Amino acid sequence: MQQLLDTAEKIRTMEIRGAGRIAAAAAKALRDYVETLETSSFEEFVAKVEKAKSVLIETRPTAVSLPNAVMLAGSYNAETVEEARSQILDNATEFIRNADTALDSIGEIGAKRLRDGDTVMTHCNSHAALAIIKTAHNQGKRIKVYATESRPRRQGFITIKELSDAGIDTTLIVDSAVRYTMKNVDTVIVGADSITVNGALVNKIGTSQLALAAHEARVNFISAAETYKFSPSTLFGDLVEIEERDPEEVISKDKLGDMPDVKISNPAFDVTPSEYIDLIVTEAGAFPPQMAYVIIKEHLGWKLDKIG
Ligand code: RUB
Repeated sequence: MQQLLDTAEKIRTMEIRGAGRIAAAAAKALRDYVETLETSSFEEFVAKVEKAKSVLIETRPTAVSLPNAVMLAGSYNAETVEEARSQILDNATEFIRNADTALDSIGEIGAKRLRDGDTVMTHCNSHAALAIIKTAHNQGKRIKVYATESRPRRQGFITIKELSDAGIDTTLIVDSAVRYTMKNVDTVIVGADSITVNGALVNKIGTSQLALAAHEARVNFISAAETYKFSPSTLFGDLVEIEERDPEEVISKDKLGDMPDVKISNPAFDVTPSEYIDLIVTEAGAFPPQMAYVIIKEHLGWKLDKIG
């Protein structure tokens, strides 16, 4: 259990972050836990596995990739410990493999939407969005990228490192320069933490500002999202919870100094309505956001309908 608790803590503190990485780490932690779980009682096995699943799911509330990964990796239909163990090991291994190949497919499909000489804007740090940009670059297209800083955690610094390591022409901007810069951009590409049944995109705080500015400037707005980033529970009326993080990420108590009455709000994600999204690139194809229901139905099935 200690290893699983360590992974949970790394997800909570964002040492492991990004919806895709969180999903893969959770599936691996569950697989390793189940592999070494010692019990001959099926009831005890079920209780412990379900507890482990909740520990992982409760680490961060917004990215649906986390409960989807845990449910897909940890699903079993068995009556003995060994049967259930082997099903979970197979399902978790398959989830991790599929998640990896999904990124390659998203890169291939999404790169078709980028032309030689295009300028892209991206936000935060999304491996799925970067897969598209890097694939287009590797195909020989000359792509320029504006990457936002993404306050308060500055995941944009991870993005510019990845892009410059790949040899891509990269410019860092502060978040408030998004609208000013949009006139130079052909396509915005961002990732996804959750996509709801009505095609709304939940992603890093500030994403909806990129979408608004892109809409105003008639710039394409694309989200790169594996199918496991779609939220089945939104089909049953659930709302996606927006994570509110520690105010210390915005400004330390020391710096606040003699203003102890000032309140700090630190929402980590926002919601972009489907009208502002031109395309969602998944490993199963590029869809308009209005097709979210079909993706949930065909790729996630109904077995996930109990995710809260
Ligand atoms: C990361 C973020 C990313 C998505 C998609 O937020 O909003 O855009 O998770 O990333 P945080 P990926 O840093 O708070 O986890 O495409 O890598 O899954």
